[in-house]
Amino acid sequence: ERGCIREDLVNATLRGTVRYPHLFIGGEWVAPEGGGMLDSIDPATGRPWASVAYGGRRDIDKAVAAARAALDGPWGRMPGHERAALLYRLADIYQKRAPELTLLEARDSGRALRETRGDIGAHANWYRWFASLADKIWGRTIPMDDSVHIYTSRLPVGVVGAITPWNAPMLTTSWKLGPALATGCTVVLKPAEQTPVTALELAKMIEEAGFPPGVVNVVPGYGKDGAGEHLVAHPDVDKIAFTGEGATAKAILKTGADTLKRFSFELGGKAPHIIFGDADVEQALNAATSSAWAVCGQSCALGSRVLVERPVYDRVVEVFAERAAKVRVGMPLDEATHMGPQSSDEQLRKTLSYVDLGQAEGAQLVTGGRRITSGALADGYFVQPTVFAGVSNQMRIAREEIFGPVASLIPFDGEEEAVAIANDTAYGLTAGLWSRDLGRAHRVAAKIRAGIVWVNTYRYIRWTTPYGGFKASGWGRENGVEALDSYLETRTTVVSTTGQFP
Ligand code: TXE
Repeated sequence: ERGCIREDLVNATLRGTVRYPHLFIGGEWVAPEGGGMLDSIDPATGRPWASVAYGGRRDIDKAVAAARAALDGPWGRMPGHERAALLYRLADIYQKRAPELTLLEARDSGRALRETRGDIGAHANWYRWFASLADKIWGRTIPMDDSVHIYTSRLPVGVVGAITPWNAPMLTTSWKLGPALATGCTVVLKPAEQTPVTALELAKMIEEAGFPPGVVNVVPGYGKDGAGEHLVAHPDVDKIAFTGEGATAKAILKTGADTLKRFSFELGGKAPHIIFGDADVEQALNAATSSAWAVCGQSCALGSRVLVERPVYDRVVEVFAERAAKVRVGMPLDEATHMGPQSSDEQLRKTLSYVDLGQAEGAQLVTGGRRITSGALADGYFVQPTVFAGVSNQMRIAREEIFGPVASLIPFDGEEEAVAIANDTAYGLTAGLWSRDLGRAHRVAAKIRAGIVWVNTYRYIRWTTPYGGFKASGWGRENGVEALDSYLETRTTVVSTTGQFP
């Protein structure tokens, strides 16, 4: 990896001998009191590659107390431009260390190096964007009449529990940490138990950037009955920012209900990717096929339902099949690899069960669908890129999030049917449509119930573009200026100018 600054870490990562015996709490590296050590499994080999400390209830209590103390201390009084300076410094460190993080995340999550590099290489932009907003958090004056002066102030919501998943650990963390720190909140970060390594490396960067102790605390751990659940139940945590499964979000809501804390959720998707007959079909195919296998299918943004207008349907099926066969499935750290393994044995089994289900439901398995059991990939969680044709939107493979490299190609006739199928889903996160007719593009985009609609492009996500779901895909938005909203409280102050009541 060019540009790496810590050869020792890189070598250890390649050998598979990394060890993280401490949690990061109150600016210190401490051994867990309520947890122990967990093994992080390399999904490419099925064997442990990292040994990582995890926290339990006592560690979460300590981390929340440290976060509260930081909020009540110098951090709580720090002006926005100084928070911005720290975030800019973090961005510079992050950018410098992106090659290391890339390697660690590829190893920990199994995502192909070439894809992970592009993802992690962009995150510094998120920290810089939120740095640029940190001194622009202000309220308004509200005109009424001469007897009162009314103004609003926007205040940090307080201690934030950030709970992140394993599919894109650093991306989902940056999306939470950036707005939390820009608004002046403090954070207890609980990364997924499958991919805890990069969060601890991030903690080192937080330390190096000079954030006051306790502003960010990192406690790896389990979800249910573990650090995640304790964080959600904790009465002194003001908000939970979560990315993960809808069922987990419901459990979190129940656990957190007694404390009436705030929640933001970024959950699943079953995105419609609509290809009209009048589209530039080659471009649409480039987007739709690459999106089908990206992150080994493990992203909520992918167009897992490809809706294709009937005149071009056969051509789309044919090209999907050809390209699926050309995807280079391989070891994540191999530069030639397009697609690595699924992130866990559980995820692999889930994908394979949907392949069986799709066939049982009557969909036509065009290609793929099997675990790769030969050669160097035999021990890892590798699955073939998979294409189903003749899919109806009523089938479970079209309704439920598979989170594997499985494309479902659904035919339709005309605009009205496309919109009806697109919206006939519990989800509403992302959507794409391809058409050369400008009027149609705007007309259809306006009817789609999703948080982001891409027209003649796909997966265009930037720090400036609000991202989040309608319906079962979540609560609130990440990225953009809108991301700040769920980390802020509004206080209205009403001052009488006469001193008379009423
Ligand atoms: O996610 P979970 P899982 C979807 C995807 C995938 C499925 C299952 O369909 O197949 O979810 O993945 C923590 N209290 N997505 O089971 O359980 C957990 O430790 C507090 C979509 O791995 O949601 C981890 O840190 N925390 C998604 C985090 O929640 C709890 C990304 C996510 O785990 C908890 C990932 C509890 N009771 C999966 N239970 C997306 N939107 O991109 C678990 N956790």
